[in-house]
Amino acid sequence: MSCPLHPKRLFLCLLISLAFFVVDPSSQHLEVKKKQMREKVREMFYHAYDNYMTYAFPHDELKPLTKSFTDSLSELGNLKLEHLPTDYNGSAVTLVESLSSLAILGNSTEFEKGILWLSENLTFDIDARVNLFECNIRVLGGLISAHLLAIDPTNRLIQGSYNNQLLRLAEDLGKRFLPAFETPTGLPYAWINLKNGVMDNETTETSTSGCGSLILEMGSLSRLTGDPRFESAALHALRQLWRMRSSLDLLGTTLDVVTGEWIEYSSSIGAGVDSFYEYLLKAYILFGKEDYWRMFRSAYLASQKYFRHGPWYHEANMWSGKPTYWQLTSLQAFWPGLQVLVGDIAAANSSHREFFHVWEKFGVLPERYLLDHQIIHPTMKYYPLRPELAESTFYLYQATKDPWYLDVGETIVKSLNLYTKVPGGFASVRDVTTMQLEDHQHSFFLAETCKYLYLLFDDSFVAKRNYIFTTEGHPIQVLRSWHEKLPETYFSGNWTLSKSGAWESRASALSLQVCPSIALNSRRPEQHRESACHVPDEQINHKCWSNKECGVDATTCRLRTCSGVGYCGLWNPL
Ligand code: DMJ
Repeated sequence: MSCPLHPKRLFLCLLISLAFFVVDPSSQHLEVKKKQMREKVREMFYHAYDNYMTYAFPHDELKPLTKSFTDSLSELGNLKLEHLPTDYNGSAVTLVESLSSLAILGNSTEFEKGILWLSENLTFDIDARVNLFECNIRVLGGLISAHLLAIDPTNRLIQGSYNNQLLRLAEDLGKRFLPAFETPTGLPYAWINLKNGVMDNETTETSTSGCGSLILEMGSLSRLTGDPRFESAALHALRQLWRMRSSLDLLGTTLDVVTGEWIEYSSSIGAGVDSFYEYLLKAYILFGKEDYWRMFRSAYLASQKYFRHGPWYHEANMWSGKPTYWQLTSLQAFWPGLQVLVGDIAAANSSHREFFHVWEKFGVLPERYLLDHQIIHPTMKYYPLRPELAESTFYLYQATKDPWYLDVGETIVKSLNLYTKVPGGFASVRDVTTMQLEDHQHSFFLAETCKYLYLLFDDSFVAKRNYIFTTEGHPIQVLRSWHEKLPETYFSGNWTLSKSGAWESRASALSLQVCPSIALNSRRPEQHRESACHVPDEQINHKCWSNKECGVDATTCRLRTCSGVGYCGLWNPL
């Protein structure tokens, strides 16, 4: 900046120059707060991780109250430990699940140490019956994501040599999955014995999410190994499942893999179905295949039509569309995060707010909450350290930069430390009405809960990069070479889909870190329509004393109002 040295102007010039260096105190305060919270989450991660490494590793998961372990990879198959080979020491599931979080925290030493141990010790040649879905999202997904992080030189995670050991393990595991798909329908069995394939008299019942959420991991495995069998098995199953939808574009919750008949007709966005929706959209983002988008679009529209009741999502009969159960399940809390990827920010915000109310009411989220009676389900009062609310909070903050979501994150962190932290790690809650604890620290606490909370307060890992997160929170980079459309359709960074009038326009909630509608408008002037009503809040940090200081939401054109704690948002019910 050039200033003519006239004495009268000198003072003014000085003032103007100073203004360039004065940082807005409220944004400075926000940055300090974010840093403090990031460090709190880092401490949480290491408290959980170190205790696991001390008391449970190489077994699968930590029992934090008794400082012991559980081999949950097999217990996920409801097998008691005595049915396992006597020399079985577990598959270090929590370590596999922690690798991508260690990478995000920048702990290259522990990341590399973990890889070394796994490549020398991990074997899948064990006579254990495991759940295909759980093993896929936790172990296969954990290995593939860590492999991709390891080979990406920008992460600088590996000092020594890395010879694709994790990929070789993933390939071995993927091959052990393949016999599960040998059914008349191509829909995979829910359970598989890693050594012997499908067991005699194996149950033929599975869930929609169990056979419809394999494509991200198995598709990536095919792209990385050049062996098309993994992707083709998962895609075949997904297409078969989609063919079984009702004329309303709804799918049930459980089905028979041999007959291809539905068993449970009640349909929802929660337990047993949730990640089916998630994988259709994320598969489209990762691979760019139009088919995934077509399926997702129809399934998503049906979910809005038949399940949505204001901010809530009840369950409905897949054939008639009639409501069945009016309940909130804590798994549903991932949905607002998915809606951010679609660009449906207003809907995401209003549901997220309701989930957060329930969190505030009980201190954590109960597994089931009966919406019609406003009470907890009598037998499902537990909270097993699930990540879904933190996940949606992260996505919504990325999309809106509304600091209110940071407050939500802070509340979640406080509750977790207050109710679930014990000397031996973090324990699940058995009953949210008494906060009685249970001796289990699930591996997803490290893979997802801590990760999403950390990313909420420090997003440097995702900034200017192009990741999708699997349903277990493992990042997979969107690669040009895997993608059918890049770069033509996408004009920058990690684009997602934005709901504009025609469902066609693409915008990014993650790379631009602003509401997609605003991003679209500045880049594509012809789309001013969606944001013509936009009135910004008076304060850039969205703080307020009264409604008058709040503007009009760009996406929905609804009036924003001032919340009880002094932030503008879409607080009025629809
Ligand atoms: C995780 O294992 C995955 O997110 C899965 O899709 C369902 N939810 C659990 C954690 O709650």
